[in-house]
Amino acid sequence: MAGRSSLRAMRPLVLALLPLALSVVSDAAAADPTLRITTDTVEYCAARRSFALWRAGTPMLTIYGVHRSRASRTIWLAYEIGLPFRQVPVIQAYRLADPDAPGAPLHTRSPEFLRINPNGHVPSIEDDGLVLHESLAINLYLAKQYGGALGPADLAEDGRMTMWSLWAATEAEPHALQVLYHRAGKPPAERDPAVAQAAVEALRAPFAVLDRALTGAGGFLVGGRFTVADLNVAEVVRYALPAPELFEAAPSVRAWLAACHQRPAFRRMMEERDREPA
Ligand SMILES: N[C@@H](CCC(=O)N[C@@H](CS)C(=O)NCC(=O)O)C(=O)O
Repeated sequence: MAGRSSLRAMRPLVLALLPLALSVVSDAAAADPTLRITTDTVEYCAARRSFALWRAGTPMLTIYGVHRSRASRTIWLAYEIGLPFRQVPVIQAYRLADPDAPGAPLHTRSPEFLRINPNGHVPSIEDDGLVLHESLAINLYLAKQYGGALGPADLAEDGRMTMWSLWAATEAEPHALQVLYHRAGKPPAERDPAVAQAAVEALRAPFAVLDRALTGAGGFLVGGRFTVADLNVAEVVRYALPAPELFEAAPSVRAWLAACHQRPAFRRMMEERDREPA
């Protein structure tokens, strides 16, 4: 991983020189039939095509999932990176009155989607042949592959970004979802204030941990800059917004989340999300 940061620093130069290098190789392959049959040449030609498609803005990345789902996390990250993508708006089956009705939109139990993700959940991605599930893992992969400074500079940062993402999924998300469902998401008659209150109490300690981490690290979770770790944790903490008392007790969390939500990439994702039918 030590070599990764120096490779990352060379990326602009490599990107500038790559088209030239690849065209030299494939021109040589065209001129010399013996070269054309080597694996190396085939790989170089494939790389050249991928690079040309990428430069032309043709998305190699597909994101499965509507904005009103955890796909929001991946869409936000793609906008942060400036990564083009094709979205397949797979909707949660439970949101449809009759998912089996003829003409029902593509949903998480559709056989076509289950062939992509047998778990029947969104988001999933397909990136140049690689299929991945699990929103936070998807984001860590995209940040490392395409995200520059949004991803880790070394193995220690990689460890911290993974740690915070798993922290979000295990320490915070189950309770934050209960806050969301029982204070805002469910129809009023189905909300249980006791469940919401228990979840708020369960979140007090993780919020205090997050608050201390942000205070001690200058307002970001890893490396003194906005990274995929902030994005992944912020998307989970957002579910707890219907409990303002948690944010009042954690001023650094409140300021950090507000700053995350001011980012143009987040606002773009949210504006699109708000245009989607609820
Ligand atoms: N741990 C998974 C959870 C995925 C998940 O539960 N997604 C929900 C939408 S936010 C879903 O697809 N639900 C569909 C269903 O339960 O039918 C992740 O973070 O990607």
